[in-house]
Amino acid sequence: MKKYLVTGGAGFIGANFVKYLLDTHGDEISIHVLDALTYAGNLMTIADELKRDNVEFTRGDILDAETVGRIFDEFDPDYVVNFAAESHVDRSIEHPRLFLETNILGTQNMLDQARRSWLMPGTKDTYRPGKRFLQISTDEVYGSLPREFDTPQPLAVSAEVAKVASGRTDLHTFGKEMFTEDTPLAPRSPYSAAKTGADLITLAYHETYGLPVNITRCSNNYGPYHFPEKLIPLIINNILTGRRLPVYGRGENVRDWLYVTDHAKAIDMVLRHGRVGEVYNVGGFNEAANIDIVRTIIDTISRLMHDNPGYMPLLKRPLDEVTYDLIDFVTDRPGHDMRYAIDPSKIATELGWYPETPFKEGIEKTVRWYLDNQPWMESVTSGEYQNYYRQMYSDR
Ligand code: NAD
Ligand code: TDX
Repeated sequence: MKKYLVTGGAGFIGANFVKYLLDTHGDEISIHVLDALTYAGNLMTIADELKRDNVEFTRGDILDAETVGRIFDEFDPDYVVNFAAESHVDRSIEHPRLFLETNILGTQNMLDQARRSWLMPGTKDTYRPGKRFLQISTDEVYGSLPREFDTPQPLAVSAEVAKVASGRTDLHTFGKEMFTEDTPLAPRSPYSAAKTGADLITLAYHETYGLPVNITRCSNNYGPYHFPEKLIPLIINNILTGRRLPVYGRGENVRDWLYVTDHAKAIDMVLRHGRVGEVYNVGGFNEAANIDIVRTIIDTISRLMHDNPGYMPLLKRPLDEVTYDLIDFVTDRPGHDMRYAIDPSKIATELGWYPETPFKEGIEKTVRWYLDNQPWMESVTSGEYQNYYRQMYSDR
């Protein structure tokens, strides 16, 4: 029975990972979720999972050596998956220090406790078998790519990757260059600089102490339970609640969208089959300009409302107002990265993973999920969570 310690498991990707693990492995695994429940974490997200005998939860900070140390001693995880982080670029521009503390020092504390707990007695760099520390990183550590094409062009991948990804016929790109694992790290925001610091300290623990680590660097995830400060859930929420739709600059920045369950699958494959010490890029083969994402959401909500009048009470504005006229082009994010594009060839060829969910299918599932789960949206946007965030600042 494998034991997973999942930090940040009450947040967006962490919670979807916990759900994926239970759907895939059932009672053959056990999970301990460690989460500080900042504004971005919500126990409602994993309420059903917490009812199970093989899932436990601790509310705590990854920076707290005593709490983390106790979990290692009592639960003795085989796998640590470190999702916990301050994750929103715009907030990092306002509050860089909190990002450095959580994302770098928090990761270092997790690595320290893993090292202490997993070390074979009497040795300095030999660890008990079957242990793995996975640091969840981001494509943003590679910096920004140019956007070279006005419209997306078909993406040519190697024959080996095409064979793995044979279920996908919609691969396309906005430029000739993509991020590989060898692309030099060049973060440009306080958030991505902090995530880069976490990557470097994770690799340093591998080189210096031999700790069995991996890093995954994924592109923009989307799907259920995404906090409505991020583009896709923010646009859905604003349409429903009668607000306007803020698009930074001209909406031309490109992101590579990955359905969150596909990402969860990649993480579990790396834990179980990845080569120790390796970095794996995880991408969606699915670049899109922000303006097109926003238009797709407007079209999808409009169509679903027409087809299912039962959803109409959720809409706090007349349906005929749900048009592109709701878009406001607003002041751009400072230092806004133009384009991210992840090349996932390594994980495809080494581990047989590829992003299975076409965007058309994933975005429809996502919009429907938000329509069907408005109590969740109301809960995560309530004042209680905002207050907790303020508390976090004052506690440190
Ligand atoms: P999120 O903000 O939705 O969730 C973060 C979770 O971590 C929350 O539950 C929060 O309560 C918890 N947390 C924050 N600080 C903590 C602390 N000090 N101690 C314990 N728990 C703490 O983030 P997400 O979108 O789920 O991202 C998860 C990870 O994936 C992050 O490391 C992020 O950098 C990375 N990532 C996210 C994306 C994306 O598109 N969302 C893309 C690439 C990488
Ligand atoms: O209101 C908005 N309007 C807008 O135009 C918001 C919130 C965003 N945007 C733009 C900025 C980006 O180009 O949309 C794009 C996506 O923005 P976010 O959802 O904030 O994501 P991004 O900055 O790309 O970062 C995300 O992907 C990489 C996650 O938040 C990070 O945690 C992850 O590392």
